[in-house]
Amino acid sequence: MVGSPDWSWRRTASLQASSFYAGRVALEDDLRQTARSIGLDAIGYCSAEPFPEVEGSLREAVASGRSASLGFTFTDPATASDPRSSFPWAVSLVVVSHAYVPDSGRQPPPKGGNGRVARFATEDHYAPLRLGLDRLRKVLISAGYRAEVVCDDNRLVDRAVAVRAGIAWWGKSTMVLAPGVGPWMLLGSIVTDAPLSPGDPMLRECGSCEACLPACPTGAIIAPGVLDARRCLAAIAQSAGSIPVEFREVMGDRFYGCDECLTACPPGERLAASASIESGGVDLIEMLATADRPLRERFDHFYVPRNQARFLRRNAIVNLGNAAAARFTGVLAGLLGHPDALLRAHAAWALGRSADPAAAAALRAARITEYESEVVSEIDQALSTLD
Ligand code: B12
Ligand code: SF4
Ligand code: SF4
Repeated sequence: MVGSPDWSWRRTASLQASSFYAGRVALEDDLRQTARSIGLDAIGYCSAEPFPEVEGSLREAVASGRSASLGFTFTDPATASDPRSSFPWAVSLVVVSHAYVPDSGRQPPPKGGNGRVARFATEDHYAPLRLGLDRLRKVLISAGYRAEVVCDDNRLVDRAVAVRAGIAWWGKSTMVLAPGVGPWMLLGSIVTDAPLSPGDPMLRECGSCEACLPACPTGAIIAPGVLDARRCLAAIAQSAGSIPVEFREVMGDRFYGCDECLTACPPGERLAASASIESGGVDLIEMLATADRPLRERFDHFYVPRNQARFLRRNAIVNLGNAAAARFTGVLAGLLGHPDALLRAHAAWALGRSADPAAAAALRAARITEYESEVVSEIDQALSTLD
C-alpha cells in the first residue's frame, strides 16, 4: 500500500522562507530607523551586480581626456564599476544621502579678501555621513552579516548606486537629485552580504529643464549628463600645477569648489533658499599669512593635491587678483619674492589686473631679479596688459 505523501518538508521550507523574509524585513526596518535617528535623509538598497554603463562612461571620459587626468574612480574603471572586484562576497549595496544645506555657510563674512567655498566643503559635511554609515554597518554586523563602508572612494561610483537603489535620479548636470533636496546631498554606501530588497528606480527626470547648462560659467557641461572636468572649476581648484590662464578670471572669488550648476537647479531651490548665508568664505589675507601646517589642518577636509598648502595659496592669489583692489597690492607684491615659483607666477598675473601704479612698479622691479622662465613670462604678460 502506498502511504499518504509526506508534505512536512514543504511546511518546513515555507516556514524557513517566511522566517527568512521576516528577518529581512526586520533588518531593513532596523536600518531605516537607525538612518532616521541619526539624521540621514534617505536610505536605499540595491544589488551589488556590476555597473557596466558606468564602466563605459569612465573609460570614455579617460579616452576623450574629459576626466582631466583626475584619479579617483577614473584610475581603474573595472574596479570602480564592479563592487565584487573589491568585495567578492558582496550581495547588496546600502546607500544613504545626507543633505548638507541649510547647515552649510555658517562662517562670518571675512574681513580680508573673500574666498568662496562651495557649500559641501564649508565644514566637514562628510563627517556626519561617515558616522551614520558606521552606525548602519554595525547594525548589519550585529545581524550576522559582513559590511564595509565605501564613501567617496575609488572603488564605487556613489551616484550610480543612488540611482539604482531608487533614492535619486540622474540630473543633466551629472549630479543626482532627490525630491525636496535637489542636488544638495552627499552620498555614501555600505557593501554587504545581506540579502536586501532592491528599490525601484525613481520615476523622475529633469524633463525640459536645462538650467544648469547655461549656468555653468565655463561651459563644462558639454551636453546633458556629460561633464568635461578639464573645464570644471571644482576640478581646476583642486588640481596640481598652475591654474590655466584661460580659467583664472572666470574662477572669480571661488577658492574651493563651485556651486553654480547646483544653485541653478530648481528641485534644490527651496532648500538652498533656507541656508543661513550665501556660502562659506575664507579670509584670503589671513590664510596667506598662516603657516603651512595649521593651514593644512584647517582645510583637512579639502582634497588638496599631495596635501600641499601651496595649492591653497595659489587659489587665494587668483581670488585676490580677481578682486583687483589696491589694498591687496602690498601682499601680492610681497609674494613676487616668495621662494615658490608657482606662487610668484600667480602673483605676477594677479598684479597685472590691478590699476594701482604700485603694482606695475613691483612687477618691473621683480623682472630684474626673476630667474625662472615661467615667472618671467607671467611678469612680461602682466606688464603688457598694464601698459
Ligand atoms: C571624480 C568626482 C568629481 C570630479 C568629476 C565629476 C563628474 N561629473 O564626474 C569633479 C572634481 C569635477 C567633481 C566635482 C563635484 N563633485 Co564630485 N565626485 C567625484 C567622484 C570621486 C567620482 C565621480 C565619477 O566617478 N564620475 C564619473 C562618471 C561615472 O560619472 P558621469 O561622468 O557623471 O557619468 C554618468 C552620467 O553621464 C549618467 N548619464 C549617462 N547618460 C545620461 C543621460 C542623461 C540625460 C543624464 C541626465 C545622465 C546620464 O550616467 C553616467 C554613469 O554611467 C564622486 C565620489 C564617488 N566615488 O562616486 C564625487 C561626487 C560625484 N561629487 C560630489 C560633489 C558634491 C561634487 C561637487 C558638487 C562639489 C562642488 N560643489 O564643487 C562638484 C559638482 C560638479 C558636477 N557637476 O558634477 C558628490 C555628488 C553628490 C550628488 N548629489 O550627486 C559625490 C557623489 C561625492 C559624494 N560621496 O557625495 N567631482
Ligand atoms: S561645478 Fe561649476 S564649473 Fe563645474 S560643472 Fe558645475 S557650474 Fe560648471
Ligand atoms: S538644473 Fe534642471 S536640467 Fe540641470 S540637473 Fe537641475 S533639474 Fe536637471
